[in-house]
Amino acid sequence: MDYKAYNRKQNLGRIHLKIKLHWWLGPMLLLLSVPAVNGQPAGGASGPGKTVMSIDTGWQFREAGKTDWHRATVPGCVHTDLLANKLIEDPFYRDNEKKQQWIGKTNWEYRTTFKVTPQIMNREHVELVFEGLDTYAEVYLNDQLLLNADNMFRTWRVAAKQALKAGDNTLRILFRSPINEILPVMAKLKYQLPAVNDQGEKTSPFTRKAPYHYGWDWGPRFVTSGIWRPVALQAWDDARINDLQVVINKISGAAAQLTAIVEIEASGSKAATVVLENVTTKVDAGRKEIKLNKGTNRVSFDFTISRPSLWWPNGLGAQPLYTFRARTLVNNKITDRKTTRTGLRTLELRRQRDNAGESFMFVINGVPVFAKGGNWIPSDSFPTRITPEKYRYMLQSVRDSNMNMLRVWGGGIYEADEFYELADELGILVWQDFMFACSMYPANQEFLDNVRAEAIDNVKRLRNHPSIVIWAGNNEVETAWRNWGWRQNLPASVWDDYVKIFHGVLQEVCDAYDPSRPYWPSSPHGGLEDDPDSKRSGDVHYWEVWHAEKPFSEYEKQRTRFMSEYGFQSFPNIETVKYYTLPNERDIESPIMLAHQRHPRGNQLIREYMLREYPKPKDFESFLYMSQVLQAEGIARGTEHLRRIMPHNMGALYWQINDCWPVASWSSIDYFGRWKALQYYAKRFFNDLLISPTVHDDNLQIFVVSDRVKAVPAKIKITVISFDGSTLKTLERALTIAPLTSRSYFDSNVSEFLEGQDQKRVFLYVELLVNGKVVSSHDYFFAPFKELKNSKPTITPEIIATKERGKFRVRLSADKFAKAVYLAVRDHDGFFSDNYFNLAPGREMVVDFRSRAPLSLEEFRKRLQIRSVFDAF
Ligand code: BMA
Repeated sequence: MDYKAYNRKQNLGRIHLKIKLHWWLGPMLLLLSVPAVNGQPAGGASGPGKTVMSIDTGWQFREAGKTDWHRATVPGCVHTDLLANKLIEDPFYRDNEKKQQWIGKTNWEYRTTFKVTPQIMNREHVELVFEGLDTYAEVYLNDQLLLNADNMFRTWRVAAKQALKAGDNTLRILFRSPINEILPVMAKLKYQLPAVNDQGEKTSPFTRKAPYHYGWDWGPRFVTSGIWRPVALQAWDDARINDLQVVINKISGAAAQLTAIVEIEASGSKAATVVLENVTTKVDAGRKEIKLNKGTNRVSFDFTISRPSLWWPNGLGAQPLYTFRARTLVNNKITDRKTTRTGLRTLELRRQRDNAGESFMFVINGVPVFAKGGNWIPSDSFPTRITPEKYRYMLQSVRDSNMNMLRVWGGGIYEADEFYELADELGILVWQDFMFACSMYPANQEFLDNVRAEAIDNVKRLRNHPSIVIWAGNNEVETAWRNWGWRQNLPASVWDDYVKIFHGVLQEVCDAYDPSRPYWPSSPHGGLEDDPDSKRSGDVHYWEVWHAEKPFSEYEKQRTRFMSEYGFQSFPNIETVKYYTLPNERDIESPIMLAHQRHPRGNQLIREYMLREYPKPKDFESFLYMSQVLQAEGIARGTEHLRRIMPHNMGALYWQINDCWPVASWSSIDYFGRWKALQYYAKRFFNDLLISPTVHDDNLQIFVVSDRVKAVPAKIKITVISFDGSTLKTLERALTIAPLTSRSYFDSNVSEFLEGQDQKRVFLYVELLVNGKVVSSHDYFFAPFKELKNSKPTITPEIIATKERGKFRVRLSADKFAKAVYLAVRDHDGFFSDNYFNLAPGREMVVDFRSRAPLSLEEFRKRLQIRSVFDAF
């Protein structure tokens, strides 16, 4: 599908970055909160065994070659350090991004001093461990070069003793510009490797650094440098535990059979004891007397857990987790310990031949799981700003919206441990891409070795997480090669290089280090057929809605097996727009608004789709609001179809959940965590029991989709309501909702059912009731909104105080149909339990508001704004 390549090509010429050297760019707009430093005094943490001393204080940085040093935060990066020192303005404000491109073309130096005690010096091994250096880093300890790093995604461990001394030590790291590093490499090549989203010199394919740092069609270009994950000094004797892996061999109701593998690094041959504890059940899982050899040793323990508590994805059950701890002892003294946590579940990616091709479904503990969720990008351009609280808020939002899967997309980062720990706790399955996207890559031996080491580091780090259910090689590289015009313009050897990485190295690493999960070379990939975009097998990214301007109704023609991407853009809320604009820039075509809209045809497409359905919104704020309603309706339409055709299709992951800065994008939650309309709609269209009406060829069908494993007695209520507010017809039907099924429970010819009513004056309202309670409801219009003969409803709110401080309740009703009712509290942040909902006459809606800052009932009453679609024109 060349339209996408075309879009992206257009994107390339759009941004010309001027490189200026600015040290002082005026007042900083975003106040950075400096993370708490928990450095330990040198040598102070020497408990039994290994001593770990984090090196996270006293850091300074400067532009290489300059004299002045400034305070730095580690982990962190140069942009956030410049910002904290007021040396640059907030990169996200207005078009500051353009003025800050010099940073990526500059070399930076970081340094700190730390004290080392004689006791540490007496240990057998003293190592420096860097969990993340971004990216081309020369590490000097007391001016001795210890390490030359070249991959942001690897952990670097180096012996440091020979350069270390008791007393003060200086650690200095020089980061060479990742852009300048590659320019001479590229100059020697006869062709350019495509990198459609790299908004600069296209150096990104050559560097193992987060692809989105170079810009994307929703992201700014901040090619940052820095120490982005913790640094520590580790001192140990005899034996150190490198890794603790827990493998599930078999699970039955009676017992789970597991193997734990402890990987031990030893100084020499020594007798040792290895103990494995099940911390959760408080039982020792094993103890072994062994002889260690110099180098890497592996000790495994087979053990069982009787009556295991199974781990389930969100919606299907609980998420019990088991913690295990291994320790090594030499001469009866503990030399090291390591803890890990996992969940007990079975996993199968069921790919079974059928009449239509081949299925693609995840089966957990024997239950086929319809994957409901979206694509995840890094939640900040500067990943060290993603706090554990932000991760928790975002993943809790995902869970609260009835989702059960996120795809960690290949253009970002392998997320921090917290992300996967939360996914485990909240039952969010993770589709994990390796970090390659929308580019072709080199495959010389050095690059392949680097990729192999990166893959081993990350697979080993993440493989105990029950949430992860698949490894995928890359995002859209296969489809780009075949369908975006690349293969016609590049030598065939570029494809050979692709095969080496995505069918060679990554496949081999997954087979060797994690055979428990499937490896999928690319997303999308065809499976049965040699066509990455095949709808008969494998996963699909469907982009003809949006990129090819096809109507939303096209979604309903896609009979895919697993949709891992589809999406539509919207603008963020006005409060978010206020953050990056001045009042006179609040026009979607203003240069500043365009700086925060990275898709060249984004505004045009939103406008075009909107005018197909709606009249022109009356002002800027109404346009922002309507863009969200439009996005939510479009994605709802696509998603409900994907659920209705289950089990033929077993996944709906829309593009995209989150943003890395404030921007117009496909996201459903904006950079500041504000839910867009789509997030609220998602909560409804992903509900485990869904009522979904659809009309084809004048034939109305009402589907009920169930993700529950048990049959549910229920009732459907079908009402025909006139836009003047009167109820014309009501019909009720009792049914038993079949488990894990989608089925139509009502079938009728539309004209007959409406008994001659004017289809533009009435609408259908359907409700699904379980135990007398509405669990899912849906409106259905027989014409585009702009053609309907409707009139403005009066919405009556009743504001109720609650016992909880900062929590208010609003009960709403309307005399006529109110669509996408939106509540906001002017100039105040907080969270509404529901929003952008429909209000049918005679129904009531109760929503709670939780304020983020103190707010009186009086103030709440004064600031509360309520609008619906009818107010937008
Ligand atoms: C998908 C993603 C991203 C991109 C999005 C919107 O292909 O994988 O590369 O941001 O489409 O164009």
